[in-house]
Amino acid sequence: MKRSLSGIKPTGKLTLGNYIGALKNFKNYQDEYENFIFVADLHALTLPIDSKELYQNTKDIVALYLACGLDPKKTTIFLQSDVSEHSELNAIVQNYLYMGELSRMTQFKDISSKMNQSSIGLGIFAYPVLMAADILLYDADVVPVGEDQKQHVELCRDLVHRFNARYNEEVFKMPQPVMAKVGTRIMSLSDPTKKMSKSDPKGDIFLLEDLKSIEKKIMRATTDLGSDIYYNKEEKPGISNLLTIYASLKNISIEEAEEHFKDCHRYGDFKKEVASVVVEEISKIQEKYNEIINSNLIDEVLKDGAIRAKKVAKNVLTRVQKTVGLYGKE
Ligand code: AQP
Repeated sequence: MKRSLSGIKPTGKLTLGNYIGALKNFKNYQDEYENFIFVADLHALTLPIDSKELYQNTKDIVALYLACGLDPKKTTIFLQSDVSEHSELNAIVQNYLYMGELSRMTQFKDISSKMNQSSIGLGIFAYPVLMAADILLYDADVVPVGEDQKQHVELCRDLVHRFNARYNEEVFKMPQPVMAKVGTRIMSLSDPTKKMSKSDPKGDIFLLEDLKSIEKKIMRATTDLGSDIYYNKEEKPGISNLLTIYASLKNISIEEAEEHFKDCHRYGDFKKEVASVVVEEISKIQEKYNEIINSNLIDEVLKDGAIRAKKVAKNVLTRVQKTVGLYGKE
């Protein structure tokens, strides 16, 4: 069975973008692949974060993984920081990626352009190195991601080429990024030219938000000139974003969503229908989350997940250590 690996970093409250671009698909992969899903808590430290907030975000993500349908029998759910092999492999693979290529990563350029140049942490610069270690440590065949993370998986693929060529054998498995058919980049509701992002929550819908507030946000979402409902990101970024959200949650194509709304010429009616679909989906998730968040399930799942993940990670790390010539790694 092929293996799939993905994760989310606990930098904030999970958004509808995280759900549509990542979480919703994680569940779909668990029948098709041997599924490894983690919380990228070490990655969350790459930008300043309050320790209590990080702790709560981490717990919430695990509860949301379960609430969104990840089955711990089928999916290994774990914390990145519980498997020390991530950091150990990171120390090796960092020598096979170059500063030039890391500085060209879009995410790094976006984040660093908003920061004081003299206080950009090494962690944010080296983010794709740790992400490559995360992926390679599990011999992942596929890596489900939203559009913004695809570039990092491509860089990981470059690393695999370079590393395997250097040692003249297939030490690392070549991972493939996979994206949902619809909704790889959900935009902010207040500014549909910007990505919905948990660390920049303007115009976000949160998975744990009050349902009335979600409805209000959708009804007030920035829309475009005219009154027709069709998909065109340049002419109608707001409407296109809402159509994408609708199509993804209804599991239909954008064309099917356009067809559904072809006789609707009032944005208010359109938004009402989108809001009802979003609220219905999120209310189901919240119901399950509330059952899970104060139970022992989270700790049990993480304990078992760490054991299962470590078993795979240890084998791969040993293989790599031997390849590069670290003494005594038999
Ligand atoms: N708006 C989005 N639309 C579709 N997919 C999205 N993802 C994030 N935002 C959207 C996908 O969710 C997963 C979470 O990845 P991450 O937590 O490692 O970080 P990210 O990609 O940087 O997500 P955020 O929410 O924007 O986090 P911050 O604000 O901390 O940087 C990924 O698969 C991502 O593509």
